[in-house]
Amino acid sequence: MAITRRELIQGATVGGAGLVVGGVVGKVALGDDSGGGGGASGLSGQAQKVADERGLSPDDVTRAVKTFVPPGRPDMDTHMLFCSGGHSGQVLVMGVPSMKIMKVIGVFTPEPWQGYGYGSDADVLITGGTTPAGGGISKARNTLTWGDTHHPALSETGGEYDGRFLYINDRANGRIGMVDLRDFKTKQVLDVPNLDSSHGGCFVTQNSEYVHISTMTPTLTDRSRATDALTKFPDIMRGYSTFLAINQETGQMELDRSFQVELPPYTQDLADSGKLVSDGWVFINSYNSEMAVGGNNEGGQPLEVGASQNDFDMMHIINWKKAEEVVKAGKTTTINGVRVIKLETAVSEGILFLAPEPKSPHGVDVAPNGEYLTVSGKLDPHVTIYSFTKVKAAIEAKDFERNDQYGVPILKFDSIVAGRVEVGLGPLHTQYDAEGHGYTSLFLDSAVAKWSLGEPYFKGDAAFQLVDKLKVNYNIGHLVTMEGDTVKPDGKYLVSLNKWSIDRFPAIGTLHPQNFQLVDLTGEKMDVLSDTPIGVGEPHYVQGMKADRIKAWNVYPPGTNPMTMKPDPEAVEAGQERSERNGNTVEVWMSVKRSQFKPDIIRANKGDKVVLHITNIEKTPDATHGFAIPRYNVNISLDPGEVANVEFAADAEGSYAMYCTEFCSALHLEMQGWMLVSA
Ligand code: K7E
Ligand code: CUA
Repeated sequence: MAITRRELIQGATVGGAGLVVGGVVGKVALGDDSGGGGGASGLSGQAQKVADERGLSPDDVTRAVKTFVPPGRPDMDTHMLFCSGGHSGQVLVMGVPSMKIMKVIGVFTPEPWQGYGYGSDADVLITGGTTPAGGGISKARNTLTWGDTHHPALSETGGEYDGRFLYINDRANGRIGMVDLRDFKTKQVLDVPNLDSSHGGCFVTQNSEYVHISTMTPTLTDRSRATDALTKFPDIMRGYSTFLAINQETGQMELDRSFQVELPPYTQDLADSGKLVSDGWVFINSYNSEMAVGGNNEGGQPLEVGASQNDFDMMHIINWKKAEEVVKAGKTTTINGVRVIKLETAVSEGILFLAPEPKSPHGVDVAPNGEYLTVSGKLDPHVTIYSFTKVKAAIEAKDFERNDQYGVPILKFDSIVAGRVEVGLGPLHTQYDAEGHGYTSLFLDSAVAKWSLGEPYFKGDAAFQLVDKLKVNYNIGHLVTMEGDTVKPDGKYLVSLNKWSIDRFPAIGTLHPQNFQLVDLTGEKMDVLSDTPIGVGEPHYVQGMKADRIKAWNVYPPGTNPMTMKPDPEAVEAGQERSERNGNTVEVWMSVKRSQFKPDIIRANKGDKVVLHITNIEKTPDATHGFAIPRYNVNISLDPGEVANVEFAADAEGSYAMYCTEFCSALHLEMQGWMLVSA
């Protein structure tokens, strides 16, 4: 029987799919509580047998049924998580309630599967950011190959996630990345001027006018004064709150439309955007208003001691709408390529205020109605809830306790606090549901506290009360409720992001996975539904969005360069492939499709510059090909329709077998070619 190659390919594909579909899927039938024919759990027949054999309790079965996503039912993952990957430098995308990892997006760190950081146009993103040189940035910063992602921020319209863009900070290097949710790829890494590090200050304003990022450790803007940096700390170090203007078409951050507000060197930490009544304002915590600098080896105190002296640290309250006017009026100083409202100007123009907040705060989280700001002090068992209405009235009435040493007015604690709730030990971060509950992570208690906000949600004695507490696994850091940062939280699920898993998973070495615990919020009591080990980084913050808000492209229009999302001028169609030599440059316009590269032989001389323009001319969704050149560290992934441009020096002679890295067809192994570099 003669089989053509084409039939062979198709046959193999269909046969493969048949095997998968043909697999037997056990049917779980649930009886009602009257126990029609099931066992004690109310399960019927085979399901009961399986539950018994596996030692599952009725509660286990209920939890399994609540989280199970049957094969071929992607719609049952109703929400998507966008997770920081910590110092893996990446972003994870996970489905809820399945808690399955759908994607790892390379942002600050090379990601080999997606060919991110191995020779294509996108390399420029990882190795230093796209900021025009400035800020006295040292050479070493241009060879960065990692970042520390902490706080993802989904773009918003009217205070709701809109599924367009995702921003995330690099805590280590003071950069910010932008992921385009049309193709879930990183499109920009901005090296933010005057930010050497940045932690919790990443969020978008209510209509994504700006994405905000602020310093963590204060910056020495005049880098020549390093010797004095710690002795003259209060004088020469400063914090910066940065408002990066967002291009609404592309999501790109535009530095020339952006500005910074200079801050005292108090070590700014988590921050959040105002919304609805507090739209136009932002709130930033600080945890070292003592300005301790450490020095346990130079006769000083350890930083942790020095930074825990004061009973209160300072929340920074910034009126960004007013700051925008001050910038328009030209009352700025350009420092390292960005317009800065100096501290004196921020004070005199009424842009910056401080509010006392209990010892060493971590999270500040604005409630869905924009009225309440919840602050958690790591060393205080309470959450403190501020009223924005009171904050605004106090600012208008100039009801200040005093000014700090920089002249910044400090509001009176008692005038602006709406309530306090004793929640437990080590409160860190707060999320909300739509009914007016706050959910606060308790790092030391390893628990989640559920408590009530005040009016209009809860009145009288029902307000500011602890209503439930749930034990979670060790050392919860952040937690996330679905759409929990928006004006309309979805509630339903909460995910507890636990730092340690200890004995929760099989021993797989001394570095244990971290643990995402899915919590059901629909019942009266919170309930842990599942454990999910994460072995690809320490997740800090996560945002959870309704899955149907994502409007990702299924396939690129032919000849698209993902960096611009536009046709690439060097794209080819079938028949246009060619090679050209121009002096010492060999330039190749190549097409890839199942199952060949064209041209499939590249000839170069040692010392030539090789420039490749590679177009995947497939139109079928998911028909991805790889392109790798061994020993040259070239590893590209090309989705259908995608164009990649690659440039390298042919500096080692020899014959190199280029090949496709994705098993794309029955003749995938034949998808191969040669690069010959002659002496
Ligand atoms: Cu609490 Cu970086 Cu948001 Cu980690 S941070 S936990
Ligand atoms: Cu293309 Cu394998």
